[in-house]
Amino acid sequence: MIPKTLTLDDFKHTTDPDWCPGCGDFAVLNALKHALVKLDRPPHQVQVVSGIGCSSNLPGFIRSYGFHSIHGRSLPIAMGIKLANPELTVVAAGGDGDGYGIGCGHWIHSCRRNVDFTYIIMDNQIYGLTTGQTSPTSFLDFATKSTPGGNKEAPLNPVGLALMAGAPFVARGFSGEVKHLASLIEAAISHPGFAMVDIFSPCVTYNKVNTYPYFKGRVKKLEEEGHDTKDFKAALAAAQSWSDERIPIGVLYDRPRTTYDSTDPGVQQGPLVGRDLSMDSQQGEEFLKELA
Ligand SMILES: Cc1ncc(C[n+]2csc(CCOP(=O)(O)OP(=O)(O)O)c2C)c(N)n1
Ligand code: SF4
Repeated sequence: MIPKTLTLDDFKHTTDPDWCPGCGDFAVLNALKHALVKLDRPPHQVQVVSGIGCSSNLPGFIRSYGFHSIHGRSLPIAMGIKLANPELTVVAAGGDGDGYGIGCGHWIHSCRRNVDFTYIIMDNQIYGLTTGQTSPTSFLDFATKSTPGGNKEAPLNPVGLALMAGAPFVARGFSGEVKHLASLIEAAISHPGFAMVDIFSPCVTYNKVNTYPYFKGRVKKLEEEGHDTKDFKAALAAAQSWSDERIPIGVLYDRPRTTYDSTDPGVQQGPLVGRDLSMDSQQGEEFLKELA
């Protein structure tokens, strides 16, 4: 039989996205599908996991395995799935509130733990689903529903923090550059280890500051500047660069290192999905005794 070539239609879900017209998340979904087609990963080998938010609704709009979990908790679930079934391509997806706010601890520890999965963050610098409150990446002085007098907290730097926390792959993309974004997601999935892609994905309804035109005039592709993705200091410099003239996008850092998956003794005994986890009656009785 001639092997089937995947197309975008293979990932088309029966449910269409209900995002606001123009939301940046459409481009992210599109780019993810393009990357999976390019990498020839069929839907039954792909697991998408999310938290809660407009962006976190993404698993409901792509034909693959999906897990729409709870706010800020997509990463431990993604990790568990990958460790239990390494054959799956695991992609966690969500927003800046989900990942950098309530889920911040999981994110930082994912960077250092280095389990082999991809994390894409639709960073719109606002809480979209809950109708427009400040997020950890909202600009200083940004007036929102939760900070009508202007945001008094300095935004965090997601790519800089990820680098310092030990993430072996860090990239930044923009929903207004779908082809480029697809290439970043493709590189992230291909990377053997934890790979993070922070994406400027404008919320056209609640963020009137970080808009498509705002980014369009500022983003500059690192690969066009001869950036060395193996150079940690150059990656940090790119992470710290944000001005009216230049906000770098592209792969900031890509340097594989030993993964948790390849060293954890439990995982080395073979994938959990392939093991016989049943108990015979004697084991069952002993187990019940332990609980008594
Ligand atoms: C434990 C918990 N706290 C708060 C909420 C309310 N809540 C739902 S989504 C969200 C933030 C959404 O923002 P973000 O993650 O940036 O996603 P977006 O909607 O912008 O895509 C919040 C605070 C919740 N669902 N669960
Ligand atoms: S509220 Fe914002 S983030 Fe949510 S779907 Fe609409 S444009 Fe997208």
